Amino acid sequence: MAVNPQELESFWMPFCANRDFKANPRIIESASGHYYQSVDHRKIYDLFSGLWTSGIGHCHPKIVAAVQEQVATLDFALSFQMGNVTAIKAAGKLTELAPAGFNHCFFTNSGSESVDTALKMVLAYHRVGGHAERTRLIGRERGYHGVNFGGISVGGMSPNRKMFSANLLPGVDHLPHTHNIAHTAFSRGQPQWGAHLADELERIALLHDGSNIAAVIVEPVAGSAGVIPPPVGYLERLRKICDSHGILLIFDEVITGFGRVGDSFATQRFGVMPDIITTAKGLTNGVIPMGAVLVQDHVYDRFMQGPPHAIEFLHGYTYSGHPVAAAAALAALEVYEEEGIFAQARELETLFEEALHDFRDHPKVIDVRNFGLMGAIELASIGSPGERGLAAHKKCFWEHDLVIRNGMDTLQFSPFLNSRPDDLHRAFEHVRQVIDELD
Ligand code: PXG
Ligand code: PLP
Repeated sequence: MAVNPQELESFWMPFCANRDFKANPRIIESASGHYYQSVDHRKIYDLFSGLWTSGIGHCHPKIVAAVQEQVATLDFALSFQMGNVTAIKAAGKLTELAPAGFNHCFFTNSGSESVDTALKMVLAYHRVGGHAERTRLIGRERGYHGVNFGGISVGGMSPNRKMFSANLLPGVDHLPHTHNIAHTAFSRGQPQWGAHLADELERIALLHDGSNIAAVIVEPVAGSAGVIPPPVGYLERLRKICDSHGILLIFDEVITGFGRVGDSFATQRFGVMPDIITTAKGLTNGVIPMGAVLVQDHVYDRFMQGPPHAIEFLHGYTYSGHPVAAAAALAALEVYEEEGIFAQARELETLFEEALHDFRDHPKVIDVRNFGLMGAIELASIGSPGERGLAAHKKCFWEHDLVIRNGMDTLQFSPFLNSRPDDLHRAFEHVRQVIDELD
């Protein structure tokens, strides 16, 4: 189905160079399994699993059927002082998959909403517990926690914050990021260098007094920043310092959740337990927007006091626990289990790591990073920063029928959790040709 220029012009596209895109748009009309089909009828291999969302491929029949059935059975029901069967079942299934001790979840509609929900939770948690002074929030440089005001405040993406500088949340500090080419370039998986950077939390706690800090939020593996795996021992050290000051730890697992790092969550993969886990994306395999905030029992239990008829947490979205989204989540979580998806992802890690690190000697490549099925190839910048990366993305799409993503000049890869090895080999041959041919 062709779109006309006027329709295209109507869509103010998110995180997109609108004028550049609309001059030569890359438009998808359908998808099946591991391929998109473009409006010019090309079959395009998706090496980014949607937007880190669609780990088991597009239009999985079981999820499609569940959504179709749900929308014809119960299209909407409010979740405020009411409930619906599907959302309740999805909550049960999700907490089953979660690490031990995470027996409650709060539904949202996106990663950004999950993050802002978690930030409100930690402030309320301390207040309900008699520690209203614990208000400070700690994020990390280069962190991505979505685009709502809470998320950009604790986030560390300078361009996303720049326009809103004076209106960000007060009382926020940032840990340093852990990416350092001089020390960590071409590390396979977790770099050996950098655990000491967690000690910056100790310095911040000394400055403000740890008793004033509510929570620390980090991505266990930074995604949007261009795949920055945690240095060996780093997350353990953060957890320890949080404990010593009574600070809550939030892992933002919007990308790392649901198999992307070879386990249900990075929390299990690293064996470091946060107090709260934020999720979205893979929760429904990207089929319907939905997020969830998972909390340890001690968090939920603290809220469950006061008069029984009183609302314990004055927060929620119209669409929290939307039945159609919940049907997609329930089906996705079942497929992950039935098809052994997380184990498949783990098995693909070696092949993926080899394919990426084959680029280490390429003259245009200055770093390669990977963890689980998250990977990045950082190109040396030429011209204005980001130009080479966008050129690579376009070349992949137009000349190689391949979707990859670029964050500035870093090429990012998020292969399907159930990728076929031959497809990955072939896709990376195309990536090599593209990099070879770049200016
Ligand atoms: N937290 C993390 C860790 C994320 O990766 C969000 C929160 C926000 O989720 P929503 O659903 O509100 O977008 C994300 C989203 C990229 C890219 O290019 C990554 C995201 C979004 C857009 C682009 O890596 N992650
Ligand atoms: N704005 C107005 C005027 C509303 O009535 C509502 C919800 O009722 C919202 C915003 C919030 O919308 P949502 O619950 O979908 O986040």
